Amino acid sequence: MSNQMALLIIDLQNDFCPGGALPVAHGDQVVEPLNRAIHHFITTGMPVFASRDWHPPDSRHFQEHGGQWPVHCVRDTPGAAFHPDFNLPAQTVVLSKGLDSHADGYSAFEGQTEDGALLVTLLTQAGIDHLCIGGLATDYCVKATVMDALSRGLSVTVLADGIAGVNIHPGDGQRALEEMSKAGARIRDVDTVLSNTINQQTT
Ligand code: VGL
Repeated sequence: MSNQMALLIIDLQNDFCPGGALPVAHGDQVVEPLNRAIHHFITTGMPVFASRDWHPPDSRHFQEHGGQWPVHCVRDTPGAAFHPDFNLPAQTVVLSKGLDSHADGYSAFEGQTEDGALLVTLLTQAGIDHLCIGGLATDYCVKATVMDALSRGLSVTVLADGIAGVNIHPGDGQRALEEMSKAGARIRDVDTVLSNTINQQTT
């Protein structure tokens, strides 16, 4: 089997949404379009993957241990849980990343399932050569994942209304989107992707 498309949603977790430890402005507004995408992918038989930041409390990714970020998405805490309105179906493959205290875990390609399977292995086994990617945050984990996917030869569509940026510096999200586009990613709204997707094929 080849020419298969899959949906990959990055880090739609409480800590990246308003009220969380590392909030992305309007991060919760991506939930509704991404839920529509999930519904469509599942009902047309296409796989859905979701990554999550899943750090140990002593992660070097955190400012208090020498890193860049406030403490967020510590494994098994409410902040690390997926947003409560995010409708992940039972068959979703969840990839946890940043598990090691030395790992930033920006890219979902660094993640693994509970059984230790890597994303690239699962994609290869299922003949998936095109990822539609949305989630949080545009300028970090979405960008790192998109760049990894492109460098592995996969086609990538970034869901423009399904992403939001941290924007530590104003415009970071927009610049990240331009970088992804220059590297070969297509940028499309969820509705455009859904209307172009019939029986597992895209145009
Ligand atoms: C992320 C900053 C720090 C992300 C994770 O999910 O994009 N951003 N850790």
